[in-house]
This record gives sequence, C-alpha cells and structure tokens, in this order.
Amino acid sequence: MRFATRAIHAGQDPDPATGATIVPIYQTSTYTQSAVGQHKGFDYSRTVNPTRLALEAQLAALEDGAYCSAFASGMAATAAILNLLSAGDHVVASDDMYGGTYRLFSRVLSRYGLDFTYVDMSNSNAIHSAVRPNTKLYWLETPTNPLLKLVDIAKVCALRTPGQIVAVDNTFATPFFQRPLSLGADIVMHSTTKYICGHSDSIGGATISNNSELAELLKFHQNAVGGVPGPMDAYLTMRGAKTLALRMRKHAENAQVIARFLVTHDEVERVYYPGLDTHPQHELAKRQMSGFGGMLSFTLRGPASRALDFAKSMKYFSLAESLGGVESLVCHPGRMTHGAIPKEDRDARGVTDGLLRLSVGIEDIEDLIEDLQIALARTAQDPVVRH
Ligand code: P1T
Repeated sequence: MRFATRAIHAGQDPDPATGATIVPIYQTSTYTQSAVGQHKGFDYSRTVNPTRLALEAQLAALEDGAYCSAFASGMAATAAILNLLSAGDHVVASDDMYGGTYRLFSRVLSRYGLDFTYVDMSNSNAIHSAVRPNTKLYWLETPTNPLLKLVDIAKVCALRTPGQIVAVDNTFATPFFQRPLSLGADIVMHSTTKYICGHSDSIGGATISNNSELAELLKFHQNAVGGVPGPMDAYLTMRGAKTLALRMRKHAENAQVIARFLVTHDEVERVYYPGLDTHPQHELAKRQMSGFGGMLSFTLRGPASRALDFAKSMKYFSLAESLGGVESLVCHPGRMTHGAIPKEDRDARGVTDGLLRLSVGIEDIEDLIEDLQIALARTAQDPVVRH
C-alpha cells in the first residue's frame, strides 16, 4: 500500500460490532466482563480503547513502523520517551527545538537526575564531542523549531552505540516528507496536534517504533503514567490524518512560493526555509526529505519591534501559537512558543526578538502573498515601500 492509501485504509477496518465503515468514537471508560477476566480484549480505556487502537495502527503505517502509542499531547509523548531513561543518564539534544520540550528537559527532568547537553546538531562534530559514557538518548528535531535547521538522521544513527536510543521529533516534516525509522532512528515522536490532525481542533501526540522492546516499554508508560488521548481526540486526529498527503503537498507548494517572495523582498533581512537553495543544508534537505514542508521563519530589516507590529497586521495569517493546520498562522517565537527559554539562551541560539515564524496554510497563494505584501508595506522602514 502506498502512502495516501495507507492514510485512508490502515487501521480503518469496518467496525466488527456494527459494520460501521468509519471507526466509531468508543466514548467509554470501561467494558463489561462476562466473568472475572473474561472480556473481548478491552478492560479499561486508559489501557486500551478501540478508537485509539485504530489511530495507532494508522500512524504506525504512515511512519513505516510496526508499533505506535498515542498520547494526550506531543509533550506527553516526549515525556514517555524520556521515561525510558533512569537517573544518571545523559541526553544529547538539539540547541534549537520547541520551547516546551526545552522546558520539560531543563525544568522538570533535570530535577529527576537526567543530564542534558544542547548542541548545534547540524554539526556532527559537535554531536560527537557532546557524547559521554552515560549518554543514553539522542533527541533530534529536524527541521528544528523555529530556525528550520536540519539534523542528518543517518549520521547520528551511525554514532549510536548499543544501548543508546535515537529519537526524532518528526512533527515539522511529517511522515509524508520524512521517515526517520527508515534512516535508522529507533523512535519517531509526533505532536499530532499539528499537521497529522491538520485542522487545529485537537491536541495529541504519538510515538512510533519498529523495536518491539522499546515499543513495549512505551506502551507500559502510556498506561502507567496515563497521558492518553480521549476517544474524541483520537477520532479527530485519525480523520485529519486521512488527508495528510493532499494537505502536505499544498502546504509545501505555498511555503516555497512565500519563501521565494520573502527572500527577494528589500524589507526582509533573512529567510529560513530548507527549500531555498541558500539554506545552508539544502543538499541534506533534498537527500533526507521528499519535500520541504510548510514552516518558515524570517527576520525583517529594522528594529526588532517591527516584528511585533508585523505579526498583528495580518489578515489571513492568524497571530497564534501552534502550526500545521489548514489555516495560516504567524507567531513571534521569542514571546510565544519559545518564551520558556531564557532570553540570553534564545539570543545565543538565534531565536532573536526580530524573528517571525509562519505556518503556511493551504489557502489560495495569491491571498497569502497579498496579506504579506500589505503587512510589509504597513510596517516598512522605507517610505517608498510604505506607500
Ligand atoms: O503542543 P503539543 O501537542 O504538546 O506538542 C509539543 C511539540 C512538540 N514538538 C514540536 C516540534 C512542537 O512544535 C510542539 C508544539 N509546538 C507548538 C505549540 C508551536 O507553536 O511551536
């Protein structure tokens, strides 16, 4: 089965009880047993739920994985992966990543005796020199949020020694454009809140793996810790994921046009998009991904405060956190999604106060370009552009 067919058919068998073509929302916490321990494979919905099972089968198939555990959020999925570690273990992580992941690592898990080293993972020498005898996990986000840096997944996997785990947050690329398991990763993680659901109406996460031992442990933690999605959210995510292929093509097509428009505009200082041949890792992007995605970031000429004015002057790009929905969003990472990172650290990593991030939706591209043109003119430094 090819990708778009898998998205529509994997895990989507007719309901065994009724023949319903669409997987029902099994809105139940528990299941009646005919005698103690005698049931149809379902005993309690934190442990197992038919709607969630269908979503897990669908997501595993999309990532070319054998096993999936669905979670209540991307953060819950990340936490479950970190639950595989023990006090005293060390993690090598990207210095550019979602601010909430950094907050979980630095303010929660470091209190539990885990050690983190943050490096520029676009540089494999830097990764190599960060490794310690107790390194247990490589945490990769690629492309990174919000600077769209790439990490060479196969190269990191080649560094891995027995007992070490390579986990990839594949939220930005989605399995439509990038399959980390086929590049050697042990675990793929998703915030399904984003492209996989695709309609900004549900929060969710997932872990996917081909390693039965790791998958068993992740399932154990899914149940033991309990960060599971409800059946309604599982259903919404599954429904959204059916159109992932169609949506991703359009997200990437629109983002490429916008990146080209911005990179040639006099009022724009710098554009971060892996689909531009000026992106320092464009060659890796072409090799590792089958498309460049719908996320891009940029800085404007002039004072950093201009970014704040720009962000609020748009019509179709809603000023909002999150990404990956059909509607376009603009965000100021420094004040919004990455506000949990101290300012000095943000500045050192390039997440400056002048940086803006776009989640390019699937609206008509002419409307999106017009929206950008108007906001650029409204906030222009150059009076000729302004009028
Ligand atoms: O929000 P949640 O579903 O818990 O997912 C967290 C998460 C994990 N990984 C990446 C790469 C992410 O971008 C996110 C969430 N990010 C945003 C809310 C954002 O606007 O960047």
